[in-house]
Amino acid sequence: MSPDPAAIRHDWQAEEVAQLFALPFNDLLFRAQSVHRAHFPANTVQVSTLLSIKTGGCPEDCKYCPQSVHYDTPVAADPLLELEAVREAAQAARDAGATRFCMGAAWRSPRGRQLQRVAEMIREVRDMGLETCATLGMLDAEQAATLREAGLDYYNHNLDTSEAFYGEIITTRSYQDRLDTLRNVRDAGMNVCCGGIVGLGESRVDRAEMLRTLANLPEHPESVPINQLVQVEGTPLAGAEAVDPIEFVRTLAVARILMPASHVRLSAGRESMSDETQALCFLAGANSIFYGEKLLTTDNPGTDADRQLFQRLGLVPEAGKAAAADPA
Ligand code: SAM
Ligand code: DTB
Ligand code: SF4
Repeated sequence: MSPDPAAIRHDWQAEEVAQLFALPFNDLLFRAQSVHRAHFPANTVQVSTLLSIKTGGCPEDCKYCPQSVHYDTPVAADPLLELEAVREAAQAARDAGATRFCMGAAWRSPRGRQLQRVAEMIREVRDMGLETCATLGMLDAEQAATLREAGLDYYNHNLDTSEAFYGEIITTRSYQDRLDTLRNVRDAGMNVCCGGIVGLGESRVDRAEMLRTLANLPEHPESVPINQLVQVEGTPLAGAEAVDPIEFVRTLAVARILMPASHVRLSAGRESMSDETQALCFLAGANSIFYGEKLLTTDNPGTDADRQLFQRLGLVPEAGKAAAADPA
């Protein structure tokens, strides 16, 4: 009997992943869609909204990022938002139909008082019945436990690319630092949201190795964001060669096959994608998006455009925990 193609595995070999990437496109999408249907309803997409709670002025040197102090970009540095502003944004996101609210801060890692303030924000958002997510940079075990206690459901921390290519993109923290944070998040009992970026100038092998690293973690991240680079003027990667959309779709399909029960998020980059490309991304097994006019500092499709897209494709938003608790 041949092995179940939708089985959860943690022993993917480089050669196997290379073979998936090299499949004829129709075969790859058929396999990804079959795996998808073995674990998820076919037409349901999870919807999160992002808010930048602390914008710009970041000491890290990530070459793609408009929030790094190392580059002269249109993004100015702002202080941490007040609780009231976060409450308002979360309410608006919930009213628009988001079920998860993700708070992002341009930090290398949070400091004591900052963490306490974010913990207050998390309590507030959780009490509105939204799922909570945060992305605040590196966390030690104690910080992760504090966030979990405040009610944080998901922590986003990306590998971004393969270990081999990583040094071309970020020099101020190591790949191992990232893996350590992921372990601390997991040990604190939170869901892990971890993925990367396509379009940094990496090779297909780098894309494959990044996905293989994620899939061979002791547990798969519950959420796997695949971002297409949003090129921002002033960053070193502005002007980089754009990725072929078919290669982007292949990357999502391989993520789906390697991590069959994880939500794969069609993340940054939708603003510059056609409806047709996005439709292929959903066919490849993407079942989560960011919803709302802005990502952190860059534009995302408007909510009207996304409602139309969902209608065009017959997609429905996934119910959140508030709906699960209150079926009325
Ligand atoms: N500062 C924290 C960190 O890096 O861990 C949290 C926020 S950071 C903006 C979160 C993620 O957004 C990055 O890891 C990267 O994958 C993604 N990102 C940042 N700038 C991007 C861009 N221009 N295009 C696509 N993705 C981007
Ligand atoms: C993720 O993987 N992508 C989101 C979220 N996690 C935090 C961020 C995308 C940021 C795109 C550039 C910007 O808007 O600043
Ligand atoms: Fe800072 Fe995060 Fe941007 Fe890197 S990706 S420069 S850590 S905000």
